[in-house]
Amino acid sequence: MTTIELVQGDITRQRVDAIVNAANSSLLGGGGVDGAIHRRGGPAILEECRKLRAGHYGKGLATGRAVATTAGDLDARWVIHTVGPVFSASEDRSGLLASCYRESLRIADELGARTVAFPAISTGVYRYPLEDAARIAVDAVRAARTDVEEVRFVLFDERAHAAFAARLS
Ligand code: AR6
Repeated sequence: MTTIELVQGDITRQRVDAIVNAANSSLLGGGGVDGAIHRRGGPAILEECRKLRAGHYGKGLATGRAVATTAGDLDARWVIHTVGPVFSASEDRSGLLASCYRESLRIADELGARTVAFPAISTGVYRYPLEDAARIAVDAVRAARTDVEEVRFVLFDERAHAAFAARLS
């Protein structure tokens, strides 16, 4: 059984086995939660991301997929980078967003992570509507078959927290 916790706050302050990053396919950093994770985690994370790009991920990480690196100076063992879909009003990309959660949990299982913190993937720069994103995230985690014992959604602001709380209850 996986317990789902909701926290309002900064994901870079969480103490968990793995912190999930809402990255982009370049894996080379960006703004939002990605920028915050690299800032607080220090250069070791970017260094490992560069190695991934030089190796298996020469074309970058595809939308809906996930890959792990060290967590650098963060209070975690790993950062799991995943690429959410950019919201589109004309195309249903919910499957790709669900895949981010599923794939991140699959990588967490491979690593042996038991506690995993997720941000609200795609709800910032990628403009996914919060209510839709919360439903997709909560349902994907509930449906996942995983050995992860705790999934902690870390929501940056009150609106995101309320959207996830509404879906959970
Ligand atoms: N802790 C928790 N949540 C946060 C934090 C934080 N420190 N900072 C922001 N959020 P976004 P995306 C929330 O834009 O939409 C980057 O440039 C934020 O309020 O970080 O998936 C990447 O490199 C929002 O609810 O990610 C990509 O290019 C959520 O995290 C692109 O943005 C996601 O917002 C990815 O866009």
